[in-house]
Amino acid sequence: MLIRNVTVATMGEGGTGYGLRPDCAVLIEGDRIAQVTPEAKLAPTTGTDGEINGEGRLLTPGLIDCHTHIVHGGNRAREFEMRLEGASYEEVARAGGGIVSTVTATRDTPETTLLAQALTRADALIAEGATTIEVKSGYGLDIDTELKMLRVARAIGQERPVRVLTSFLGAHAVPKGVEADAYIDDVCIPALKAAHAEGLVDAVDGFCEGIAFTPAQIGRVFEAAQALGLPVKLHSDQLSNLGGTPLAAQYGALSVDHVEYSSEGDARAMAQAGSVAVLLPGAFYTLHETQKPPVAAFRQHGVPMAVATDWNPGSSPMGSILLAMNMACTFFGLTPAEALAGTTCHAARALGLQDTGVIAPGMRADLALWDVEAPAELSYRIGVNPLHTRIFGGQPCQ
Ligand code: DI6
Ligand code: FE
Repeated sequence: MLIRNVTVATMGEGGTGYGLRPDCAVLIEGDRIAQVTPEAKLAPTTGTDGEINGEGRLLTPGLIDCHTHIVHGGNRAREFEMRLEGASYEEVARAGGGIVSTVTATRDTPETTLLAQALTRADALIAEGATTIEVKSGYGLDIDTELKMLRVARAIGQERPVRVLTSFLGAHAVPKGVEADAYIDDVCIPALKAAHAEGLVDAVDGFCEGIAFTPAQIGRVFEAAQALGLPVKLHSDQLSNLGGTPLAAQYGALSVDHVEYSSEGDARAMAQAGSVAVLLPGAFYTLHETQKPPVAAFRQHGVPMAVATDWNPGSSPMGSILLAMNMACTFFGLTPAEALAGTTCHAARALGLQDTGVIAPGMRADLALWDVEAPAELSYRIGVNPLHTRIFGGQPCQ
């Protein structure tokens, strides 16, 4: 297949720019990109079968939402009202709301219903050009429900033309009436082993926070992950700095996520470990957070920054990756080029993927064709979706 007459944002310059190539054509063979060539060099006979005329539109890598919780039961609109009346996120959590209330709803929701609801969320991301979505467990907090969530996450990738990567997030919250250390040893680690045995886990995540787990407890989960040969990532420094980030770095984390309260030392540790900083402006916005992630330190130390929705029913009920890019620019001062790198090449790296996120020969033909003149338009508008065509594995499909 041939996509003609496009401006290509290759994103192949290590996240420093768009890698723009105007007036190009992209040749696709099977599910891979074979060639990116200037239109002028194309023989007039090349490609007739399944040719797309881009008519000057912008072609980018398919977007990657590298941090979501789109498998969950129920919603937390009541909690939204409580916070508007003055309660903080932590107060709601301590009063038995928060993550633990979604746990009850997720346990009570049948697997087929969970999948149907998750598919509508996946569809919203796909409609914005997403070709890869990460999905976490963590609203089960018992072995059966954690496995149920991960099976649903895997099923999304079977039901829809999208690639799904799963993260086991058993260490997300302490279930009611249970002691945190006992939960880690008796439920979380056995659930991880069971899920891994069924091939349901691509990476292991945790929530290191006052309302969740200490670095020592997360460290035990990471030990178990390492023993299984699984990469780790961590929700760290979202509401406070407990030292989760150096711990994640010590285990060579693929990514450290949220990072509002991270220090320059944390940024240095991430740089040394090669960890990506995943910025989640939807949670920053929802929680009225004022502490911003240390973007200048990330730039200075060469920490790649990804941008994701964190789509979850509590702290980030946000179903738009384009809005996450807009917010990353407006709230955190990312350039639109950094925001697009954050949902393409750097998001791929946050998931440990080397075959997507960049337009180059040999990469997967997961692409998005946009009705825009300049790539900054993807971050600039609010609530506007300029997607023209999404291409997944070499196939045009919306
Ligand atoms: N941090 C988050 O932003 C989500 N999980 C986490 O560890 C919030 C999850 C929720 O509020 O339901
Ligand atoms: Fe999250």
